[in-house]
Amino acid sequence: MKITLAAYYIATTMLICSATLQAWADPGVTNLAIGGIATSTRSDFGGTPDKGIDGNRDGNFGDGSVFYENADPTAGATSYFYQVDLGQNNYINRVQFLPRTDADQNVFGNFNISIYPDDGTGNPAATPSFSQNYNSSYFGDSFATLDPGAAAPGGANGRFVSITRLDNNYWITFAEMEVIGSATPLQYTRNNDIALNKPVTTSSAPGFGAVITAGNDGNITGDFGAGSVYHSSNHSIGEYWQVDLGANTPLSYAELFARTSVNSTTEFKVSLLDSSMNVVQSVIVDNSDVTGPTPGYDHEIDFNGAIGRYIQVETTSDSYLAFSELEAFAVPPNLAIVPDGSNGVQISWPNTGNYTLQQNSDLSNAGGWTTSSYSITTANGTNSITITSPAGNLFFRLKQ
Ligand SMILES: [Ca+2]
Ligand SMILES: [Ca+2]
Repeated sequence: MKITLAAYYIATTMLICSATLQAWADPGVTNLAIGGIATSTRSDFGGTPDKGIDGNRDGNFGDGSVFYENADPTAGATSYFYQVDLGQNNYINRVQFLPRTDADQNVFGNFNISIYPDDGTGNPAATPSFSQNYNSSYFGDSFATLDPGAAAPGGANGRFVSITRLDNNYWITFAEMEVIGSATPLQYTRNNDIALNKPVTTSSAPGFGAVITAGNDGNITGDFGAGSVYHSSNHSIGEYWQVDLGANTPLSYAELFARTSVNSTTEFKVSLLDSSMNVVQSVIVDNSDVTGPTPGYDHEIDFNGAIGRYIQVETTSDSYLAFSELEAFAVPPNLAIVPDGSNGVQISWPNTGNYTLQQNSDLSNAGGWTTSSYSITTANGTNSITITSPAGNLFFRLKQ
């Protein structure tokens, strides 16, 4: 759930000879399943497929927003599946399930999640762009994965997203299946999560079997039993977890994923601190009860380019600190333009983040961006190109 609207940049473009800076807003990452068409092997007790993608996370079956297909133990029966047609190919970062909450029923068995591109005729292609099997313990009380986004920079491309039982047909039920992504390639995935595996300090040792690396190990699964949830050993106001990004960094946003099986932290304070430990920005994140009508799980904290080195997550009441993951994403570097003193210009940018320089002679042609043809010189941590005797307009941007 978003805390503020995202306003981060995906690219920076400079108009040669005018020094006009133009930025493109991020195209937006949303739950693509809303508005899609869901189908399943069967449905029972009124738990029709559309209820799994209606945008309502309420897991109480009686509230009318839970998908349910009952057991069919007949030998040789068709494997249970649930599939969402997104209507067109999209770029997918993660698939996440919000559990049924009035009964302890999810998917107790091995299963597969696959993403299929459109085959050109409106049907799933023969070869999935993502396919992975999971055992029953992976589902826990909810399920989530970053794998599609991590395996394919820009996100896994596909139109059809499916979950299929592999071993038996006891049942499939959940409140919501969310497919998080965008119609355009993703700027931010686990590939450029700058909090991933960075050093962490905490106010007390991790407890109850949790490990200190769990909060930024790249696994967003919120089920404590899966071993990737951070949990403090003490409970207090101001119980904290803090990651060191290594240097002051302009930040776009952070994404905080909560624990999902038991809601041991109902409110977080997320702070950005600079290298001198001064608080640059701080926001309160309300994490609604996972068993209530509006369960919290994923929370976006927009930093709007604020510069900091440490991100701290802490409790605001006398409670344990528990969450599954904190991701952080840097603002792409700006392009700088200076005359070179001999009827030419030099364009430069920091040599970080594996960005590709693209160019386009006509901004009205969105498909006109190509990898820049100018040779790049790298010195002292800075990349640059030099254009002699420029004529007309030429636009540049950095793309990751
Ligand atoms: Ca629902
Ligand atoms: Ca984790």
